[in-house]
Amino acid sequence: MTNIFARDALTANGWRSNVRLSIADGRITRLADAVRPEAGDDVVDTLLPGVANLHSHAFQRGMAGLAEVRGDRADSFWTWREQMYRFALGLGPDAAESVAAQLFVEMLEAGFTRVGEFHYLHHAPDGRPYDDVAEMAGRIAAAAAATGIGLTLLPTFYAHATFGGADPIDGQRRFVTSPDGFARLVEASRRHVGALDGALDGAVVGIAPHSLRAVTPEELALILPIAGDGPIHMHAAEQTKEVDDCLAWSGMRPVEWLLAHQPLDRRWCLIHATHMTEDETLALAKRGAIAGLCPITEANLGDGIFNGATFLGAGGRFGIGSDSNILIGVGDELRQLEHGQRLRQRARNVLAEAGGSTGETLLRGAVQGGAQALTPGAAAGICDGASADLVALDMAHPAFAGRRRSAAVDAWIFAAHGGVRDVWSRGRHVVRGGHHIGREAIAARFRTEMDRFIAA
Ligand code: NGQ
Ligand code: ZN
Repeated sequence: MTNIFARDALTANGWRSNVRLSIADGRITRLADAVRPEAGDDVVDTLLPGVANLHSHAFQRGMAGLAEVRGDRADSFWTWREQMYRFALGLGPDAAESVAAQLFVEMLEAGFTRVGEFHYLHHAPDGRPYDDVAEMAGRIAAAAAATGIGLTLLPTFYAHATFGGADPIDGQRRFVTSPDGFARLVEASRRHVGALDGALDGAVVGIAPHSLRAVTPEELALILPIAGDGPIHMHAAEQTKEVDDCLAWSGMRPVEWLLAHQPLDRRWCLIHATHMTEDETLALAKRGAIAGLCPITEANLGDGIFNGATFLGAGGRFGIGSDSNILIGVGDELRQLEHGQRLRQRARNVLAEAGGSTGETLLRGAVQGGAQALTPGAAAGICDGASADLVALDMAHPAFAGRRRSAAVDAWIFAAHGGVRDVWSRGRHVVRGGHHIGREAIAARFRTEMDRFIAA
C-alpha cells in the first residue's frame, strides 16, 4: 500500500488541493482532498495523470538521428523508409530488446506511463518465423516488464507493398504473415504477455492492420475478429502519395474508404490521419475513433499538419504517440502539435477552449484519448478505481518559478526541457528524482548492443 500526498493534483474532475491518494494493487483505491499528509506518505507538489503513448515502433529508437544526412536524391518519407527497412533487417532479438528497454526508460522519465507498441518486426532476418513465432513480441513484453511501463501490444498484420494486394518487397520480409499465421502470432503474443502477468498487470493485446497499403479489404475482414474486444489501430493518410495511390486504387481517399467500410467507433485508432478533407475530418470526429497524432515524427518525416482546429472543434478525440521515436517527450509532442497549428493558422492558442490553458487542454485530451486507444473501458486520469499512473513535476525547476496548476502545465509543455521528478506506473514508483530506477544498467546494455550492431 502506497499513499501519495500532493499539494495540487489535476484529477479527472479538475484541480484539487491537498490531495491524498491511496494505492493498492496498482489502482487508486481512495482519493481525498482538503486533507493533511500522514506519516509515510510520498509527498509531492504538482501531480498529473500519466500519459499513454499510443503509437510506437520501438526498434526505430535504435536509428534515431541516423537518417538526418541528405542523400543524392530528394529525401522524403519514402527514402527514410528505405533506410529504416535496412536498419530493421539486421536487428536481432537481444538488440531489439535492449533498444525497447532503453526507449521505455526514456518514455517513463518523460511522463509516459503506458506504450502502445505497434509491432511488426516479427520474423528472423532471413524472413523465416522464429521457432517461437512471437519471439520478438516476447522481447517487447520483457522490456516493458523490466522497466515497469504499462503495455498495450498491437501485433501488426502486414502483407503487401502497396494498394491492391501487390507482393511485398524483400525489405518487408520480417513483417509478412498470412491471416492464419497472424492468428497464431496474436495467440502466442497473448501467451507471452500472460506469462509476465505479475510484472505486466493491466497489459492489453489488440491488433494493428498496418495500413490500407499493406492489407487488402478481404484480409482486413479476416483479421478483425482476432482483436476480440481489444483495440484496433491502423495507419491512415500520413503522406499525400498514399492518398493519391488510394484514390487510384479505389476512387476514395484512405479515411473516406475506412469511413465507408468500417465503423471507426471508439475501438478504433487511426494513426496520423494527416490528410483529410473537411468532410472526412468532421465524420471521423463524429464516429468517436481516436486520431493518433505523432507530431514530432510527422514533422521529422515531412508528413504534413493535421487539421486540429476543425477536428477538436467538432468534438474529435485525439491521443499522442512517438511513432519513430526520434525524440521522446510528452511536452515536446504536445508543443509540436500546438505549434504546428499556429504555423498553419498564423494564430496563437489554437487548440484551447476560450479562457482555457492550452497546455492543460492538450494534456487532458491526450490522457483521455490515450486511455480510450490503449485501455478501452478503463477509467482515465486521476480518479477512484483508475490505474495509478502518475507524474509529479519537479517544481524546483526554474521553469516553474511562481507557477502553479495550469500555469505549471503550460510551463512544462511550452517552456521547459524535462520537468518530471517522479513517475508511478500502475502504482510502481519507477522514476525518482528524474531518473528511472534501472536507468544505468539498461543504458549500459543498450550501448553495448548498439556499438556491436552499428560496427557490424
Ligand atoms: C512504420 N512508419 O510502420 O514504421 C511506417 C513505415 C511502412 C510510418 N508510417 C513502414 N511513419 O509504411 O511500411
Ligand atoms: Zn507508425
